[in-house]
Amino acid sequence: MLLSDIQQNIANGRKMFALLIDPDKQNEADLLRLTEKINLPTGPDIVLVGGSLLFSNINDTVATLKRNTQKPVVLFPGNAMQVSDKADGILLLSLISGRNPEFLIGQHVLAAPALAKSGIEILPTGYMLIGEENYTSVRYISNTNPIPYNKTDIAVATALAGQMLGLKMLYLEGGSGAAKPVSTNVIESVRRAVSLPLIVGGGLRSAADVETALKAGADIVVVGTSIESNYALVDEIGRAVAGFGR
Ligand code: 1GP
Repeated sequence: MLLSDIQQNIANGRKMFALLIDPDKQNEADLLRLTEKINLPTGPDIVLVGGSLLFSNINDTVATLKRNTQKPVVLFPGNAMQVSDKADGILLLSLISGRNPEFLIGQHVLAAPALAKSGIEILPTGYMLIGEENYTSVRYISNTNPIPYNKTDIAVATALAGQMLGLKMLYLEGGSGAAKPVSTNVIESVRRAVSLPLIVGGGLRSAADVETALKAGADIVVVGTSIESNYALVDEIGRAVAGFGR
């Protein structure tokens, strides 16, 4: 099971690397080239699939990945339409940094019947958007304000509330392609306050960025945008994460 594997890895002091694939950015041939990197020993532990807004059919991307890799394929849905019973699991994201009921519970209600039938593993995840950029897709599409970049106290209180509500993981999101990733101060403070697995992503562009987030206390780092134009980065990031015990 995915969640218990993640918890076990953390208990064993292992950090994890999740590669995010936006189905709109990779055609079938690209995906096949990318799966060669995914299948390397240094490849990601988890493959996430999703986006704020999709023109492509997420099912096709998940099916191609499932045919070509044994790595777990997990949905990272922008909305209730991004459900596929071919995936191994789903980050069921509640956007707890925002105050839009649609992304706190509304989309979940719409997706629940299909998810119940699918039998895929549900990973209830508190999703926290953090940063000051006005133009990230997730900010526009979710119609929510992020937690301001330096308001560590708000991030900590939000993370605590998510843990108290029974969510199983927390995702600190800087926004896809963000100029500045989530600050080390916020990661460290949230890490000290909660015991949940901590996912950090958004604007991580290099092995050095990933190392900074892991050192601050991230358990899982997510990299998407920078790999889209440079598949060799998969290996580089994988080695950096391995350096932390993997
Ligand atoms: C975005 O956290 C993920 O939702 C990954 O961000 O695309 O900036 O790597 P990047």
